[in-house]
Amino acid sequence: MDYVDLKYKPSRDEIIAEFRMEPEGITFRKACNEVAAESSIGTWTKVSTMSPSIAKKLKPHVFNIDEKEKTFKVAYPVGLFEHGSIPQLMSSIGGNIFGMKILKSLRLEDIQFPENYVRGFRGPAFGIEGVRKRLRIWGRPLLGTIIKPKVGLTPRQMAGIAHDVAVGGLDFVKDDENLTSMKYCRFENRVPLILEALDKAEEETGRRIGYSPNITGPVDVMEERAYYAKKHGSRYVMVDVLTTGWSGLQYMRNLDLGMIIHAHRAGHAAFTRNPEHGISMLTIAKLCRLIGVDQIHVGTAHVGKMSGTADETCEIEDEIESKFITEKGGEHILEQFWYKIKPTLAVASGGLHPGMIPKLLERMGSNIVMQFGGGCHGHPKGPKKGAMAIRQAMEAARDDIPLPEKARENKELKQAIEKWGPA
Ligand code: CAP
Ligand code: MG
Repeated sequence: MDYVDLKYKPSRDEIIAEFRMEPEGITFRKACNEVAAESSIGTWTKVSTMSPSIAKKLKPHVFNIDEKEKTFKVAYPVGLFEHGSIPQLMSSIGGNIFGMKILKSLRLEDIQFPENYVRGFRGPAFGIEGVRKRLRIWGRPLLGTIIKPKVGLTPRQMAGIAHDVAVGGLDFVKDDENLTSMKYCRFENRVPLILEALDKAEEETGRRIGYSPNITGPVDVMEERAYYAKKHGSRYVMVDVLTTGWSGLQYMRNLDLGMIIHAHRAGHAAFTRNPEHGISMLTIAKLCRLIGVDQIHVGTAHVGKMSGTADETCEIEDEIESKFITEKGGEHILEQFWYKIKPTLAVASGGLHPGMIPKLLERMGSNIVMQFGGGCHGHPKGPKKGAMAIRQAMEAARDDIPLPEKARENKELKQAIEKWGPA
């Protein structure tokens, strides 16, 4: 069956996917055809059980091929997909096709969702406005830290550090991606202690301070941990969305917890990093916004320690914070209306220190969360001074004061710049 029809005009209610591809031993066009088949109703050979009515209803169309760019677009009838299920969507458009022998490489660059598909999802419960309202922070980035070392501290030690960095000036404290509940730091022990410590810091500072406990684990355990954290007054939960998986994330969102969901993307680079093969972080971030995370790690626009170009980070930030995205051919970004889906707040994290704040703001703007792990806890005078240096750097950038000038009257910032330098 031929799935390629370059005259085909997709209808408004089809899901459109853009792929980048390198065929293996067959023509580009043939390979496009096979990808469309294997990701929908076809297989490697003709089957007598196929009928014209099935094909009419469910056959996708390859309607755009750009061999020079090595890309092509497929329009999929929405009847191929289960309403409200990301696992099923990714078993189709993100499934078998990556392993086909007839391809040297395949990358899913973007997926465009039509309104009738978008309506199957809740999107963020709070969104950017809701998160800012919960923390009472407007007009500037949210300043956060990941308590370090990643794991190994006792609950009491973590609570003490959380209190200090909060009083030092941070708005938000989170668990690291690999801290869940180990014998030296049980979830049920650290959560109440850290929340109590932050309550105390809120009284002392008059500011709201969020704690995002990492609930990642088997779904039943995640549910228990979320309600436990909620019972103790947590405004947030943190989920490692890729190790938890689409089903786990949807389950947690559909509980309608009334808590902000912080999405950590640990593991994404196993398949987002290779520009020739895998799935783009743009696609992952769009799926997370659709399901309904309130904030998600998107990179640091090449300022910090992780891979990810400045353009890529900013395109992802744009995609998750906007209502409407126009198609950008060069970057292989499809048009997307987000309808009633609230915007998701971009989180910049990974290798950041106070000296990087001006460049980070310049590249990503101030509608973000900035997170500093080593860049806070590695301060020569300890985490509290690290928090103060971060705050001083953010205020300097906001007031357009060069950091060296700000550092003259702020020794914590001076010490941070002496240790790590400016960006
Ligand atoms: C940052 C971090 C975050 C990374 C994740 C870490 O710590 O806690 O998990 O930011 O990367 O463990 O590396 P540092 P990304 O501030 O000490 O680097 O945000 O790119 O997903
Ligand atoms: Mg981490």
